[in-house]
Amino acid sequence: MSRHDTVSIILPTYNEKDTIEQLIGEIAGCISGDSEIIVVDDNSPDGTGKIVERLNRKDPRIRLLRRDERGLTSALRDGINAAVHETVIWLDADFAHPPEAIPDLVAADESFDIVVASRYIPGGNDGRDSRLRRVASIALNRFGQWWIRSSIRDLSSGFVRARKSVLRDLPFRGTYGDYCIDFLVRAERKGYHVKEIPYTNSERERGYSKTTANPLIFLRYVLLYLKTIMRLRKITDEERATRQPD
Ligand SMILES: Nc1nc2c(ncn2[C@@H]2O[C@H](COP(=O)(O)OP(=O)(O)OP(=O)(O)O)[C@@H](O)[C@H]2O)c(=O)[nH]1
Ligand SMILES: [Mg+2]
Repeated sequence: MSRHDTVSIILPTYNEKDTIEQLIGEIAGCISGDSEIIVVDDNSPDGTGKIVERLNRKDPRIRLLRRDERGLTSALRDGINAAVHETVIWLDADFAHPPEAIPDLVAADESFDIVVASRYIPGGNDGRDSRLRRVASIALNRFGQWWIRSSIRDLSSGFVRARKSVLRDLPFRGTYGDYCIDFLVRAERKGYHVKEIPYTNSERERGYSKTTANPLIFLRYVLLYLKTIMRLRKITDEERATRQPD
């Protein structure tokens, strides 16, 4: 059994050649020596995978999982399945999720089943430049939290520490960031201990966005998040209706 501070870091990538090497370097500098970093790359045409292959030849703890399919949720799922250590942390590979926050996630008490890096608790902030994205995110999260009656403020964080046993129990469902809302709400309902710790995210500096590059794709994701929130609320209501009185 590995120590609590020995972690598997999962980085899903699609065309992240401009950030991946620097990001891996920074992450490697803030995790324990026997931890691993798994890059799940969907055969990026920009050669992200080749960069990771080169890094792997120098350091086998930097691993590449190359896939022929596309999809953020399935990439995370495959990365988690390949993880060697019991504590898994996943984050975006574009520096929107700062690697400096990883030690805070690792340091959070071992008794927490899930630790969420959160923009929406005191000390946290959404530092992105785009007002549209900031407003859309906070509106979805506040509405989602109220409508589903969750205690989690950053349901769409995407920067999370969890135990592999929890992830095996609640495999990711969904397509994009909706997996995060679905996973956190199901985990909370099942009684897993979820803790939020503050962090500040930022706008990606290099590479290109897979969500806001096209307003129609952005709208599609907003609707997907809303649909997920609606579905989760419906399940809560059904659970309440079938619950036996004490
Ligand atoms: N493996 C894999 N990774 C993906 C895929 N789509 C997005 N990603 C990665 O998932 C993370 C989040 O994607 P982003 O493009 O940053 O999406 P976003 O955070 O909503 O938008 P921006 O930060 O504005 O670019 C990044 O590390 C991407 O490289 C995919 O289809 N497959
Ligand atoms: Mg991003």
